[in-house]
Amino acid sequence: MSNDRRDFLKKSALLGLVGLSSSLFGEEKLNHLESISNKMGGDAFTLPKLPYAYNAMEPFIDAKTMEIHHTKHHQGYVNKLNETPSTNMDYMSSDEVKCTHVDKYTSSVIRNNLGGHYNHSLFWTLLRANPEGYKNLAEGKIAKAIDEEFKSFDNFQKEFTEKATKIFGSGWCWLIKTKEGKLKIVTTANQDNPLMKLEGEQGKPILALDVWEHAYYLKYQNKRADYITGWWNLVNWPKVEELYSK
Ligand code: MN3
Repeated sequence: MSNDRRDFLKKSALLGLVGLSSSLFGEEKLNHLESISNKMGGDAFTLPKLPYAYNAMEPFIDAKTMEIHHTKHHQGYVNKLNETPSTNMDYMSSDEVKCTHVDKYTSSVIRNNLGGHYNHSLFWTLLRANPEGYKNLAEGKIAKAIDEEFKSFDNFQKEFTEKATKIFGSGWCWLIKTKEGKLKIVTTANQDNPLMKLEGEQGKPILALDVWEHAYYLKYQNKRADYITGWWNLVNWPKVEELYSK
């Protein structure tokens, strides 16, 4: 059977299942239904393709690390999520919204792997190539907001670097936009993130740094601070601006 034909049958079966005519649905609703129907086929979550080659972040993050990080670590979170159907998960919602429903009562397998999937999906989009190592500064509205909140870009960078360096064990460092629209630097352990209803400040992540050893060990070994120094060259500031402005 062709893929188109199979998709058509899957979608038709699902529409039949909920007893509604497809004419009642807009394209968005159909896409949601499709993601549920995929869930029935075991692939509700998929590994996003990277918008660049594995060697694009050289020399600051090496190709081998990028490849293993994406195809083994991130893929692992995706696989685990697909193997673990949850009656408490709203499969219709975006991954961002799914994360906001995680709290201390959520099963650790969902908490860790949904976080792992969301965090990495975001992390990849927040990198851009800079092989020459040109000075990489924030621009536009986000640059202004950083200056207002942290007095200067240098102060912001210093504080973020310090917090990321000091995370004990595995975790993430974030720049978030709070409900009140303020910028804050926060850290989380493991694959938790600031969208989740857990201890610590909540907000929308607009910059994400993975400080798990798997993110840097091949090139930097135990020197996390050097990895962070390298990573600053790669921050995709236009993407940060987009997330901040949304
Ligand atoms: Mn990672």
